[in-house]
Amino acid sequence: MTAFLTIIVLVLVAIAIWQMTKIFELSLIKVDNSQVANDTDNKNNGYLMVGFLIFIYWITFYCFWKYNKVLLPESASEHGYDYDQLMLITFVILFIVQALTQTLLHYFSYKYHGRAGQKALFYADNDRLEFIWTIIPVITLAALILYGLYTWTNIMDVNDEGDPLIVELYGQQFNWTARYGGNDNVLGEANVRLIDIDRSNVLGLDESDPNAGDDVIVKELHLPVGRKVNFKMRSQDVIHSAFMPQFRAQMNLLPGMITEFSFTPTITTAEMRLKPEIIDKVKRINKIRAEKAAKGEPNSDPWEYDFILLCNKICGKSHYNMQMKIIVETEEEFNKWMAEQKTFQDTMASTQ
Ligand SMILES: [Cu+2]
Repeated sequence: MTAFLTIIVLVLVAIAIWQMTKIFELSLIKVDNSQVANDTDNKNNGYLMVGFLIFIYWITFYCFWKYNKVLLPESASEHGYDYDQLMLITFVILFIVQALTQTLLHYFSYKYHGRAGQKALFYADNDRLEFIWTIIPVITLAALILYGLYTWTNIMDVNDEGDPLIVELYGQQFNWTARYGGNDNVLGEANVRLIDIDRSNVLGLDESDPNAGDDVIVKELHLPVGRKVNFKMRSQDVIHSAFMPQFRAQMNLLPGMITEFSFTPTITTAEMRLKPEIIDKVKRINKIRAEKAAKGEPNSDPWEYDFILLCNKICGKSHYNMQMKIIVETEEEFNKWMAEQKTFQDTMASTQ
C-alpha cells in the first residue's frame, strides 16, 4: 500500500512539473500555438463533461444498489423512526437539488462549448433571478432546520413520565457495565472514590445509601420491549460514547458528570432475527465465516444477530473492542432474567 501511494505521489509530481513547463512554453512569445484549444478540443471537452455526469450518477446508483444491504436495518426504537424520516427527507431534497444543478452545469458546458470567433454575452445582473434563487433555498433550509430542531428536542427530552426503567451505563477503559435500580427502580448513589476492587465494589456504590443494596450490576444489557428506558451514564476515566446504532442512540460519557438518553425499544431480539433483511445479513456473514473455518482461521464460529452497545469515542488502544450485548425481550422474560440476578447486597455479603 505504501509503495502504491509513493508511486501515485511521484506520478502526480511528474504531471505537475510537465504542466508547469507547458505554461512556461506558452508564456514565450512567437512559438507555435498548437497548445491553444481549437474547436475540436472544446467539443471533446464538452463530451467529456457529459460523460463525467453520466459516470457520477451511474456510480451513485450502483452504490445504492450494491451496498444498500450494509446499511443499518429498520430502527428498533420509537424515536428512531422520526430520526430516519428526518434523514431520508434531507437526503431526498439534497439529491434532487444536486442532480438538477449538476445536470444543468454539465449540459451547459457541453452545449455552450467554445467556438472560434464566438464571444461570451456580457450579462450584468437580473434582480428577479437573484431573488428567486435566494428565497427558495432560504425557505427550504428554514423548513429543514425547524423540522430538525423539532425532532431533536423531542428525542432529547429525557423525563420521568410513563414509569421508565432506570439503567446506568458505566464506561471504563475498555468495557461496559450496566446497573439497574432493583425493586425500587432507584439507583443508589455512586462515586469513583468509593470503588473498592477487593470487595467487588467495581462501580463505587455508596454502601450507606439504602437505595444501593438492591441495585443489580450486569455485563449484558437486558431491556423489556415497549417500556421507556432512561439511561444515566457515567465514565470512570476518559470520554467514552455509548452508541446503540440499531436504536439510533448515542450519548457521550464524561468523567465527573452524569449524561442522559432515553428511548423505548420496539422490536425484541427474537423478532429482529426473523426479519428478512437480518436473515439475509446473517447468511452472508456466516458464509464468509464458513470459508474462514475451512481454512482454520480464527473468529470463524457461526454468528447470531444481536443488538449492540459500542463505544464511539476513540478512548484508547482497545477502544475498538469496547462493546456490550443488548437483549430486548418481552416483559415476562425480562422479569425472569432480573429475578435470577444477584443484587449488590448479595455480592458484597459473599465477599465479606
Ligand atoms: Cu470507550
